[in-house]
Amino acid sequence: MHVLVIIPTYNERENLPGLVRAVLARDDYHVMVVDDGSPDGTGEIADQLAAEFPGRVEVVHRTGARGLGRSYVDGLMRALAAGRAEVICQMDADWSHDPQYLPAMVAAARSHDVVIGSRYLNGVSVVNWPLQRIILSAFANRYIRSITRLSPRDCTSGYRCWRREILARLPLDRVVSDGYAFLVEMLYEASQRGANIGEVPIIFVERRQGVSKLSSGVVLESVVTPWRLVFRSLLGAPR
Ligand SMILES: Nc1nc2c(ncn2[C@@H]2O[C@H](COP(=O)(O)OP(=O)(O)O)[C@@H](O)[C@H]2O)c(=O)[nH]1
Ligand SMILES: [Mg+2]
Repeated sequence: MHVLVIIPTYNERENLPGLVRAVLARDDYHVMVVDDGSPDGTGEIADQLAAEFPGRVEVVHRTGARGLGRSYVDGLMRALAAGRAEVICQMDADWSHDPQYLPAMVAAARSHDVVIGSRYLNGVSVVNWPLQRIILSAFANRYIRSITRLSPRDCTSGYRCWRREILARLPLDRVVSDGYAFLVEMLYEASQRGANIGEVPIIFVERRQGVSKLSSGVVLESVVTPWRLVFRSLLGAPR
């Protein structure tokens, strides 16, 4: 089965080479790096990897406004247009999403439209987060689930595997949010279209190299987005 793993990057030079090699350890897995013009040269490192693994590593160099949501929209639309991948995964570049979980997630995508690598299936499986960040994330998930009625335990995990058919039905060009809110919006749109959502437990380990790009603006957007999604769906059927 052709599996494509999309990895958005912004200043991940220490993390990317090892991670890409780990993903490519499986023969049918492919990688698309979506780099946002990282000042640290991550884009060039990705190009070197593409040269080293021809046909298996593709690099998208974005210019203009940077953003995690925008990068995913670009990457996903390209992956759909190319038409080869049956399962399209998304994961962070910083090793928080260990590639060892990919086979279980891809296997679960045989019977689910989307599979989430979930931190909150068995209690809280997060390593090296300060207590306040655990509380913030756990609270955010409760908040999102109660407003949107989404069922997954972890609606803000960026580690996911999608069947291409469901992705192709999402209004990717219309998604407006970035950061965590983008992840919630995608899930919400999928569930509005009747997607069968699965979860596989993962242990999320906070990055050891590089820095997080989490900002207070991103957190604020996550507060507003669930309400926006619910009101939008009340105003009109999903297209
Ligand atoms: N292309 C792109 N990638 C980004 C951007 N911001 C963050 N990322 C990537 O998104 C992933 C998660 O970001 P990270 O800073 O680790 O967020 P955190 O895990 O929530 O602290 C990493 O692979 C980052 O390199 C961005 O603006 N553009
Ligand atoms: Mg991270």
